[in-house]
Amino acid sequence: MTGIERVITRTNRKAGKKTGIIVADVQGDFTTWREGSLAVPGTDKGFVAQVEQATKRFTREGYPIFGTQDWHPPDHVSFFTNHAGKKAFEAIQIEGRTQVLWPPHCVQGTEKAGVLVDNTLFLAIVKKGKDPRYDSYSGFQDDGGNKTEMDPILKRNGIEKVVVYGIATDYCVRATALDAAAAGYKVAVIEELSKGVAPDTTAAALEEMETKGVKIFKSLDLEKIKSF
Ligand code: VGL
Ligand code: ZN
Repeated sequence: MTGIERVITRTNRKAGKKTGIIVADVQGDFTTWREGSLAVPGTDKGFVAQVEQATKRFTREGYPIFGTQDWHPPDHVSFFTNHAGKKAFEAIQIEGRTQVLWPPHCVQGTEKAGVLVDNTLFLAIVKKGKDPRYDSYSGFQDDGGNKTEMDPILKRNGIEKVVVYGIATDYCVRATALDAAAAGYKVAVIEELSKGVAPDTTAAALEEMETKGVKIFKSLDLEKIKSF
């Protein structure tokens, strides 16, 4: 190894101490690869491989990896099957909140609820949406305002900046990035490593995140991630 490479390695490790990676909801049910019940367009085997390769690269560079995992009970409020006469993808009002009704997905203990990225890469995987009464796109809290362990886990690890990518850009990635920003973290999202449920909501989510101070990087660029 040349002297220059050593210096770069050390710099990356140092940056890695304060920047954490959050891989959002890369689970069977959200992928076309595994014929998931809520398969998001563009989530074929190649996409998941790309996400895993990127995550391994971050690991090699010394960045700690965290994950989120949608983890619903069978009677979850977000499943259209739990609302008589309702169809999938309809939106309803519940206690003043808009709730999109989804096909049953990521049911606790089922194979397709599993995280598809090599689980040994993660320092922690935070489960969300466990309460049947509340949906939880964000890795930080559910729609009832109940917090997950994400913030304390990041704090315990000295994390001040987070890089978020995964599924879905317009739901979990958006909500997790915005909550991280609201909690005082510097936040970047990697667009190419994220896929959205629908083009219009995905474009709107990217715009909203940028407006609220989240950096949007097209692709994985270690130099940009070191210095944002
Ligand atoms: C999600 C739809 C339903 C997400 C979760 O976390 O992106 N999307 N449940
Ligand atoms: Zn869900």
